[in-house]
Amino acid sequence: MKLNRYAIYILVGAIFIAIGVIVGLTVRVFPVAASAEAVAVDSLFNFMLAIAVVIFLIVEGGIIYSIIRFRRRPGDETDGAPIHGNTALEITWTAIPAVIVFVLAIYSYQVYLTIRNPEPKDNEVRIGVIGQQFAWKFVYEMPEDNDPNVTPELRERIKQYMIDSTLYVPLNRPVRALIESQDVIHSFYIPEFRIKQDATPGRVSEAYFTPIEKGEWWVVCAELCGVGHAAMSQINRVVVLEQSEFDQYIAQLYAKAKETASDPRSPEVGKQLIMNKYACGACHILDDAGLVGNIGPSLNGIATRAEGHAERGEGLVGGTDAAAYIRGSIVNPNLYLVPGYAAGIMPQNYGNPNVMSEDDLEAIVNYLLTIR
Ligand code: HEC
Ligand SMILES: [Cu+2]
Repeated sequence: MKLNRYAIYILVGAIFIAIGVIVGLTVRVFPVAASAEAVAVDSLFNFMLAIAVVIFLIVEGGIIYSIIRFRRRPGDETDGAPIHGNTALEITWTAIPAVIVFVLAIYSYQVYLTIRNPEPKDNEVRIGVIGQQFAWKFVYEMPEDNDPNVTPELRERIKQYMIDSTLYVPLNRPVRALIESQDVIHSFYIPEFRIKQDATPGRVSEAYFTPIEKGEWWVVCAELCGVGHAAMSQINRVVVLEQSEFDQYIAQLYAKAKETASDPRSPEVGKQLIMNKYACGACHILDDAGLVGNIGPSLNGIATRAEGHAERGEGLVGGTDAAAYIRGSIVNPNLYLVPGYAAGIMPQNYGNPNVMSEDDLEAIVNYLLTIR
């Protein structure tokens, strides 16, 4: 039986397309799709993958077929046929990719619009995301408070403590992340949500996502931002909560912030700040606070060492006691360098009150003075 040449083309084409569709529908190269945007991104990716598989099979299949079918036979010393140009073929291989590119452009633009939709939504949650060397911190909006003792001035102070090192988001509600950096460029990336947005010093960028699955994942930094960049991707978690759990969390955070605002320099506040607001844990070990960083010296026993430095007058700022050494180490880290460590690794901007307020600094100093 001799099959018509065109029938063979159609048969082979149908097989290739079937393989492409199967690969597009079954192969999963990404982690779980935990946001509505992730589902849209994955559909687009799998659609492109299916097309790419078909093209791959046609091109590689054509090469392998030609290598075998048109190979040089023993004794064949002739030249190949002088073929040049084939208008029909050239029009086809220009037209088909043009159509593919056009379809992909429209489809991707639609996906892009769903991901980057800046329209404010009524039920959206706004959360501040701040990049710092080398951890993220998350700033939450304050709930209503009818307490008559909370003056606008006090409320302003409480607001400073609505900060956590974990990103809590409610299930099935759109989240608008307002992203900033306090030092260099970082990039806010949650692979399971398929969102990535640079955090650029001096401007606020936005990212949107709607979590659709409960769970807990890493918040990653996707921009090389210094020695602790790699560590920065395994410090902060994103946790998707039910709405009721989220409300409960915000209420708790607010209650704690209120307490902190009434005694902002206590050692306990300093411990919380080190754990939740500043990135000390990316570089320092401190057993009492569960810090495990290994870029800088261990802070265990720092109060005892600080007394020795104070006696020798090393690296003191704002006094002559152990507190002055610890304060100096934070706001002017190059004044005295711990032997074996280079200048410029410890963040140089903690002396800037916009980065670390006076209250926060004193709370941290008071806390470290308890670490003997
Ligand atoms: C990017 C890494 C990094 C971060 C983040 C960091 N440090 Fe450091 N820190 C260092 C390095 C490196 C040194 C040693 C060099 C020096 O003395 O400046 C150091 C030194 C210190 C010292 C002196 C230690 C001693 O034994 O004398 C103290 C105290 C300190 N850091 C506190 C902090 C606190 C508090 C934070 C958070 C608010 C912090 N550091 C954040 C890297 C870091
Ligand atoms: Cu970073």
